[in-house]
Amino acid sequence: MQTSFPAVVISGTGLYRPPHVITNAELVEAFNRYADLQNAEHAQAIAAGERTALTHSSVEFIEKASGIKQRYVIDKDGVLDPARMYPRFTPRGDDELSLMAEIAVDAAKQALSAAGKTGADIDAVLCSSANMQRAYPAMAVEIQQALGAGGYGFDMNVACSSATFAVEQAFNAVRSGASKCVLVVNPEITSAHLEWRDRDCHFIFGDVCTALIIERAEDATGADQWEILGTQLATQFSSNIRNNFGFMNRAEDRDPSDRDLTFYQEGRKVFKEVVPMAAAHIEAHLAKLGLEPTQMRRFWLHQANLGMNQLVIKKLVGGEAGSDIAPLILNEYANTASAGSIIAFHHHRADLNPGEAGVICSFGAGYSIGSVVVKKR
Ligand code: CO8
Repeated sequence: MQTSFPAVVISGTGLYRPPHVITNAELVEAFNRYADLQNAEHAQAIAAGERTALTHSSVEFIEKASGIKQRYVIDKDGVLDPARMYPRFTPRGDDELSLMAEIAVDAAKQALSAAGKTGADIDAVLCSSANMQRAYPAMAVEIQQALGAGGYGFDMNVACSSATFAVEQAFNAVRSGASKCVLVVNPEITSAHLEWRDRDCHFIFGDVCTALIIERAEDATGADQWEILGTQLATQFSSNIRNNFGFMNRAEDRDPSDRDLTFYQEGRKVFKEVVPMAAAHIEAHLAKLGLEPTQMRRFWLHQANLGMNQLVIKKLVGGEAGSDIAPLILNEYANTASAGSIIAFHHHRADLNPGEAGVICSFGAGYSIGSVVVKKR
């Protein structure tokens, strides 16, 4: 017996954008001051060949290699202080809303308003991002309470694919009838786990939070609804993007400033290995739905590198990745981990007509790839 599922839609999106911008020029100036200070402090060891001198970063390299021009951050002063080089956040008491929940609630309220819903309509909250502020209680449960939502909440982390993987969980929960209206939030405070003191990666990330409302089409009342035609997820283990920070560091007598306890990667290997995987993944997903890449009006791709997205589009449709086919937001936001493809969807969908379809796709650490095919209603 064939079971037919009810139509499920994304009925609202929201975006929290932090108050501070760091341009490439400001970033490079701070990094170069840090490098000079370090080299002066360790001049003897460098002269004795016991230590490698730090080399300057450059705006030209960053823009050519990545396409990133600036990033938003929650705290700018700490990041640009050459004696610190990471953000400064004021600790909050257990009775105060935590920072990660605060930005999630901001994005969630926008998404709820777009969908014509209130917190009370939500019966599941999935907080899904590349890192969590704490181990427990789950961020999602705090967000659920702050919004006055019912049901349940849980956290999940699939690095850069956290958002698309959460969309699949929400899609399945709604179409099975287990949940009526799911909030997916992706608070990405990347500035706190990026290594700003490493010129190979100091330019890559920015802070942001995205939110999505997912519900049955028959319950949706918002003006802008996107039917989810299908989702497809894939993972394949790789250590090429990694962060070894974790609860066992203390038991291992680790120095908290060890290099492998923040983000590190083999960027060039990632570029080469992930591009063909992402293109093949999208093609296979569309084929499963009886669709061709050329029938897609838009690709809201993961925002890590301009060149990566151009190659993915070339493999899929054989042409140039102009802003109409694959809009770029990383020039303004940098890589925002799992939120990137959702920011692209948030900003660049209003011009599509009913019946037109597109693919939201993330790719990154894990490796992980998630695609969501959507059609405007
Ligand atoms: N300024 C000047 N020169 C530099 C700099 C710099 N800032 N950085 C590196 N160089 C030098 C290198 O030392 C190297 O010099 P040499 O040739 O003498 O050895 C030269 O420039 C070329 O370096 P690369 O080969 O590294 O340069 P690439 O052209 O490969 O560009 C990129 C580097 C931009 C990192 C590129 O490889 C890239 O974008 N790769 C894809 C990476 C990617 O997509 N990663 C996904 C990460 S996101 C994710 O999965 C989520 C993780 C969780 C979130 C974490 C939040 C903190």
